[in-house]
Amino acid sequence: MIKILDATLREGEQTPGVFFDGHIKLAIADLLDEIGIDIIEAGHPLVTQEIHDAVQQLAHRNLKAVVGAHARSVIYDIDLALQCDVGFLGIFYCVSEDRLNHVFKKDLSQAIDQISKVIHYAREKKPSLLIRYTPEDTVRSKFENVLEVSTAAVDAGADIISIADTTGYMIPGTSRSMYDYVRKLKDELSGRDKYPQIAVHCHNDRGLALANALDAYRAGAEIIDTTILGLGERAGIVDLAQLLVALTQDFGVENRWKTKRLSDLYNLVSKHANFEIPHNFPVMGRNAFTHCAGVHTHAAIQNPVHYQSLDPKVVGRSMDVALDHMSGLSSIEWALNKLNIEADDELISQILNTVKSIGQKGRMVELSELPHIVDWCKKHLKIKR
Ligand code: HCA
Ligand code: CU
Repeated sequence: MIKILDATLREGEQTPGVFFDGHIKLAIADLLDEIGIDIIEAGHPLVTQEIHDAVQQLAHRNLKAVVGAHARSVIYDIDLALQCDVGFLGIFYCVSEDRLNHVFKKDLSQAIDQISKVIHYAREKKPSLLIRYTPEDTVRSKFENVLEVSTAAVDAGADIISIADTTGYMIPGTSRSMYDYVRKLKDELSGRDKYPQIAVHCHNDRGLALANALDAYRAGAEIIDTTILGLGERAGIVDLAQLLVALTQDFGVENRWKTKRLSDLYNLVSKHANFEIPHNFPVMGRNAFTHCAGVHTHAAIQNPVHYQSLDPKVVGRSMDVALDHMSGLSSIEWALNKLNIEADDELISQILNTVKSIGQKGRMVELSELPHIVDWCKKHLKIKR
């Protein structure tokens, strides 16, 4: 059963300028929990006292989701996380040759020693802890290094190995395939009698995070990292709503998530992150289910399927029609119908002309503005007659 780890409160807060107050973190976590997210990565307690306190409060909130902390591979970070009473601990340490030689100035076996000790320590301190080890920048690191360190991490007590595409480097269908990577790591580890859960953390630098995550799913990954709105460093990571939609609507995964609540969750996060949802953002953007050109609205009003591949209800949304210079008669009829306003053909065509001329100024007519236009047009027609 595929699990979702949402990292909005950790990776998402690494979006430049994004900060969530403690009480907002609680509200976000409550909704994530209600939706049915399995693991909530709540933050890295070392970063600020506020993050430490939020992680602790979340861990004490009795959520169904497992609440976790992020930690470097040092005892100090593990102690901080354990002070917060988390049920999940994500430990990261990069084992690429470059990082080992130039940043950590350690060889692989020294690094493995340190990582193993830290994991072992965490396991001893809290036997029930769910421990993930991530060789950061996994996919650009030497595969042998990843394999050795993952084997040692599992031996030391790690439950999960996460494949991090830290820079959004993977491209489906090329030699940099996430599908192939997951398969290969799983095969090599099982050849060594190691069966950790495999997680993937896909960054979106090339716009391929979701495609890579789905590739990983097909290859047997058990946990996928997401954030709300795809927030995160640089171009962020896999968007939660887009992933849940793809899994449940297209990949045949049973919808055990309350996806209808996603709309409220996204509005909450957008508001408090001070991060406007791009209008054309898939699934959750303002325009994602809004039909504009007359030809489109005409067909979509008969049956939305003509121009929608997803039922907006799945994510708590509904179809909409935009009123601007692209509108046709059917767009106006749709809007009037919504407002319970009756109009004859002549009036409808007069309204359409007015809407089109406003649209040409680069502005959309809001539904709330339409009754005023109707009023105007009615008087105008009366004078003409
Ligand atoms: C980071 C990098 C990270 C770590 C992922 C993980 C990545 O911000 O520390 O610990 O599983 O993309 O590699 O987010
Ligand atoms: Cu990341």
